[in-house]
Order: sequence, then C-alpha cells, then structure tokens
Amino acid sequence: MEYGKEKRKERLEAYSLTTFGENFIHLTKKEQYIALTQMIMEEIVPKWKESLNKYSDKKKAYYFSAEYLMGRAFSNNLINMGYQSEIKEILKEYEINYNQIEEAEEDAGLGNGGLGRLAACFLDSAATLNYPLMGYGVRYQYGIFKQIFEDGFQVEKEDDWLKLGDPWSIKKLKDQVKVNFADGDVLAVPYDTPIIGYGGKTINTLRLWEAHAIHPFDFREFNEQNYDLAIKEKNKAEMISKVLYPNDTKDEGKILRLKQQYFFVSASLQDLVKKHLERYDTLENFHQFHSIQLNDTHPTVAIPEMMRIFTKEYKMDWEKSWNIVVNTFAYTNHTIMQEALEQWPVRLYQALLPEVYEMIEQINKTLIKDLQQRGISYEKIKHYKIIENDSIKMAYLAIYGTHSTNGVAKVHTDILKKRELHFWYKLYPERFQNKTNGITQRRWLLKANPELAEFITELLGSKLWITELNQLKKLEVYQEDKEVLKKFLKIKQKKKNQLAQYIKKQEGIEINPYSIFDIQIKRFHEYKRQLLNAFHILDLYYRIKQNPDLDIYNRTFIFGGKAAPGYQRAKGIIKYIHEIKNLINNDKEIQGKIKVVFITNYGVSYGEKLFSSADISEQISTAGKEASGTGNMKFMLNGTPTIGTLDGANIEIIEQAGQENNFIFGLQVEDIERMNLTYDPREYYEKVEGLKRVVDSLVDGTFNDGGTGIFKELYDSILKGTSWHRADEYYLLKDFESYRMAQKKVNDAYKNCQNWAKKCWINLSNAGNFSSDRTIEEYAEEIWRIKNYIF
Ligand code: NBG
Repeated sequence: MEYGKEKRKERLEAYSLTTFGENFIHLTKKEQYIALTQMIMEEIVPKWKESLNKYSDKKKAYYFSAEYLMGRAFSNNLINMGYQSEIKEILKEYEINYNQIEEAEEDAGLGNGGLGRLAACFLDSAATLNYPLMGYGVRYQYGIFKQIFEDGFQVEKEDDWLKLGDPWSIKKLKDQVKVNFADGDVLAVPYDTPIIGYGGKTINTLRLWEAHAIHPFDFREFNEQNYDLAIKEKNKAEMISKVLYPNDTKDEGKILRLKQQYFFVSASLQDLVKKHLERYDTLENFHQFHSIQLNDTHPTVAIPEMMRIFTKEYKMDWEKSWNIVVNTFAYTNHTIMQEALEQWPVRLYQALLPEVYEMIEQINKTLIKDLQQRGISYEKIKHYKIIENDSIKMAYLAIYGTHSTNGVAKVHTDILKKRELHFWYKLYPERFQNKTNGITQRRWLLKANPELAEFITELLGSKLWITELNQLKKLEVYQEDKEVLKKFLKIKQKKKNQLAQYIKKQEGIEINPYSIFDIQIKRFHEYKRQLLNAFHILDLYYRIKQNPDLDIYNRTFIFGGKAAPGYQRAKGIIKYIHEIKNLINNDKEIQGKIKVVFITNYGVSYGEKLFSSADISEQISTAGKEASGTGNMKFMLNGTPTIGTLDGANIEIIEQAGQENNFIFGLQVEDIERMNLTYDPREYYEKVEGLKRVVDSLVDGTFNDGGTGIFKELYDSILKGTSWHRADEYYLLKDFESYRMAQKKVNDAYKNCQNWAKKCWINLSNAGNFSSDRTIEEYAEEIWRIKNYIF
C-alpha cells in the first residue's frame, strides 16, 4: 500500500514535529531532508520486510567488502521506488526547491574509489534484477576524507557524514555479536540499509557493522576520578570502525586495518552461521545456501575464520569443512599493483588473532601436502606458499580457499593468468574467469542526466533501457540523423551550462561553457598518469605563447581526485597541476583559449555532474596497470568519447564503440613487455620536441613547490629512478608524443560538430555491455549460482 499525497504530507508533518519539534516548513534544509526520509522509510520498510521474506529459504549471495561508495540515496531511492514526481510536487506546494533538499544529504563515502563504487553499483543491479544479494561491511564513522586545497596542496579534513545521523539505516541491536581479539573482545552492532531495486519489487539489505565496547563505562575508575580510564575500553573498541583507510591500491600494514578486516568478517560469518543453524540445524549444507564474494583480499580472513568456526566451535572435521569453505567463497582481484597485493606480517596475526593464525598455518600445510601429492617439485612449491618469509600472502590464500578467482576486465584477467598468478592458473585453470566490470545506468544516466534519459526514452518509445541497457543499440540508427544529433548536442550544452554554474559556485572559477570540457576524474596515482595530462597542457600553453595563432579550439581541462594522504608523489602531482593552473588562468595573453580547473573534493555526487557534461574522457593509464576502470564507462554512457590507452576496460569499450570514434594512443601491454629493460626515458626527453621544456619546469624555477622538494622528487622519478623504482616507470615520456597527437586529433575532430556528435552517439549506443546488470548476471550464473526470483 502506498500513501497518497495528503497522507504523505500528514506523515511528513508528524515526523517534523516528533523529530525536530517544528512544522516542516520551519526546518532547515538538512532537517527537511531527514523528515522526508523518515516519511519515505515508513513506506519502504514494510515492503523491504516482505521482499526479504520472499527468498528466505533460497540460496543467496553475500558481498563481503571493506568499502561501499554509495553516494547519496535520496533521489536514487525515490526514482527506484517511483515516488520522485510526487515528492517533487509536495515540495513545490511548500515552495521548497527539490535540489536543495537533495544537496542537503551527505555522500555516504565509505570507500576510496573504483572498488568501493563497484560494490555500490553491484548492489543496485542485483536488487533491480531481483537477485538475493546482501552486502556486508563496516559502518565507518568517518568516510573518505574531505579534500581542500591550501596554496595548491591537498589538505585532508574528516568526513563527519553521520553528524545528523543516517535516516536510511536501522540499528538492529538484537543481531549484535561479539568479536574476539587477543587484546580484548568487542561488540559488533549492525545497521541495515535498504537497497531498492528499480521498480521497488526487490529490496535487499546492506548490513554495516559498528564497533562498541562490551563495558563502555567503568564506574570504579570513574569513582576514583580516573575519567580517561573510565572510558578507555569504549574508545579503544570504537576506534575499530572510526575511519576508512584512505588508501587506494596502496595498503598500510597497520594493526587497526587488520582489526577492521577481521571485525566485519567475523561478525558477518557469525550472523550467517547463526541464522543458518536456526533454520537447518546443521552446517553441512551451508554452501548450498550461501555464496560469498570476497571483494579483493581485504575480507580474505573469512577463509580461516570459517575454518575456525566449523572445526573448533562446531567440531566438524577438517576436510569436510574445507570443502564447504571452498564451495562457499569466491574471490575478485582488482589490481596487479604490487603494493596492493596484501601481505600481513605473521607476528601481527599471531599477536592479534592466534587461533585464526593457527588455521592459516594448517591451510598452508595442507596446500604443501596437496602440491607434493601432485608431484610438484620442492623448488616450485615455494612459489605457492601462503606463509613465506614471515608474511601471509592474502591473494594466495584467497585463490586456494575459493572455487573462483576473477579479474575485472579481459586484459586484466589475461595478465593475472599469464603473469602475476601464472603458477596458480597452471594449478587450477578451471578456477579462473573474467568478469568485466559495469556501472548502473540508474545512477549514471537516469539520475545523473535526466535530460538525456528522457530523450532516449522518447526515441526508443520505451523505458526498457533502464533495466536492459542493450536496448541502447537501437539508437545507432540515428547516427546520421541531423535532428537527433542536434538535440543530443543541445542536451550536452545544457549539462555543460549546469556544470559551469556549479563550478562557479563551488570553486569560484568562471569557465567557458562552449569550450571543450576535457575531464580526468579519478584517484591520483602515478600509473593513472595525471602528470602526462599536465605535461601536455603545459606544452600546449608554451606553444600558444610562441604562436598566438595556433589553431586550437577553446578547451577547459578539468581535474578531480584525491591522493592517499601518505602518497607524496601523488600529492606532488596535485600541487603541480595547481601551479600550471595558476600560470595559465592568470595569463591574459591566453585569452581563455585554455583554462585549467581542479575541482575540490571529487566524489560520487560531484561525479554525477561531471560525467554527464564531459566532451572528452581521459583514460590514459600505462597499459597493463589499470585493472578495469569504471569511470571510463560512465563517460561512455553519457555519450563521451575516450582519449585513452589500450588498458583495462578501455579495450572493450573500443571493441564496442570502434577505434574511429575514440582517440587511442600509446604503448600497448605487449610493447611494454618487450621494452621493459631497454627503456631509457632520457632518449625521449632529449629528442621529442617540447618535452624537455615541460619536464624541466619541475626544477627550473618555473613553479614553486613551497620548498617541499616534491617537484625535484617527481623530476628524479622520471629521469633518474631510485633503487626501488626504474626511471619513468610509467612511460610518460615514451607516450608523450603519441598522446599529443591524439589530443590534436580531438581538437580537429571537435570542430566538425556533426561528426563529433556522431562519435558521441555511437559511444552511447554501444554502452549496453557496460551495465553492471550484465556483470551481476554473470556473477549470479557463473559464480554464485543463484536464481533471480520474480514474484
Ligand atoms: C580498482 C582498480 C580499477 C577497477 C576497480 C574496480 C583497487 C584495488 N582496484 O581499475 O584500480 O576498476 O578496482 O574493479 O581499488
């Protein structure tokens, strides 16, 4: 039963009064957002319960992830429930601006980048396709830090997203469990958030655990006037879910991080085991009802933990338990970057989780025995050991303890099989498979770009694309249709105007909405090569200075992204881009031909505005390094051509949309394999016209790094290298010339409006394959073996 408008207004006033003591109209925007959400939750919750009940006796899948980058829920939930237009009407009657309410919600930023956002897209797709998929994770009090800039340097501020509470989640005290650590037990308290599928038929759950002390207050210490001691246990316990580790593809070997991993994994497994036993009274059929996906190695401790629960707590024999474990778990690898392949020092595990460590030792022993029985030589066995040199290799544990290992794009999976995990692939070829990433069109088109969404629906005469993205292919027939392309360009212009206004408001920078919007938004990492983009911009600037008549179309270069707080080089690149920005934007001679913007605090909500208004998508990582990328897909879905390397999912994007509709440049994976040891960046530094000039800007006094020495360090990393990294590890200098040529092609192609629009259109029409609906379907059928129930 859905409420009518009058009933909704009545409930809204009731919540306003009981929560805030005022009528709705007198509340602040944030309070109005909360009252509205409470009112909406009142309608959602009964449907949610009903939905969960429907598949209570079916096999379900579980996503174990240390990160969920959900963004805002308000519009998304209204759209998926089908309530949005009526809520808009209600607000209109109050003369309240819908967008202001939307913007009052904090982003739920419980993730770093692609890995966490993928988890969010997966939840949306599974619910939409009526698959029973539940997410488990940590309810960090502080999400990914808020980024501000001081003199062009990144400064991190805490992200207090729960300041006013989170009206979308419900605390489930009755499901709290105890998690044991050698240095003291803690309570895990779950908060459930509804994950609403499009159309509202299926509502799944995201369960995030919050850490609490068992004895939060020590009265004896209090009476002794030892106030700090009185709350010592509370502080220590709560620290576990206090803050998300702000690392992306780099991992900190910290005790707290390990505690976080074990905390949510142990709580989630206890939760599942308890419920399973209540229903079936045995664990022997556990794998027939549960499929658990390990999102990267962060939750891999689930494997020994489940062995501990089965063999120690329930006295099941080892082999039987192992069989259930392997059949329950599956593992996704998200990177080949060495520093992100987690390894934990043995002593940490021994100190913190002695019983779990015992299990890992036992698993390692069994593995070695296994290998010996297969006749594998002692020499080779060394390559497989889970425990070696006093460290635990989590990726190996993840492959051995699961029935499926997947990469996230074809080329990435191939590299895993051929190189990084070759030994394991030889041992278990049947365990390896590819699952190319995807994104949800509900957020990244329907919500982010309602103007384009409406036009698509109009052309297709149906909304089917919202749940079947392959429908977009039917749009291809319009690729020569002048009227359609004109309308597309008009919509793009509208989005660009909106973004220009927003940037004016947020960043205080005026940009020309008719210039080419050239956008690179992603985490800052050397392999993603924001520095290559920066070098090209600076080169362009010098060329315009030399030749004011240089034939260029006005362009706005937009950057956004955060650097891990401890990643000095990435922070140096951010500062360098700010320096270039100041030089160019303050130079009157340039007359606005080019402009540089660094947007502050890039995240999901900012992304919605950026992806939909981009003219060109920068995907320029060193070939072989970006596992997949998902930003590339968001641009494509909004009709934006890519300038990029043949890396990650770019390769599959090109396969679908055609090389001629994108701008591909640079080394390929095989080229790099071949060059490897012979590459000398100095050769290019000397010989490529203009290159020396831009690289030298790092050290010749053109720019000021505030005395940190970081520019010199960047310069050395490119030309000299260090004892642990080769010079120009990411081939910036080698790829510079071909990048510049590709950029020239972008410039020339953009001048022909209709041809440009055609490229955009073909990209959009072929984005169907990159829906996370497709990805989820593959996981469900080929890994989880669960069914979607249409009730
Ligand atoms: C990231 C990769 C991206 C990929 C996302 C999602 C990690 C460890 N990996 O290329 O760098 O798109 O995962 O799979 O964050």
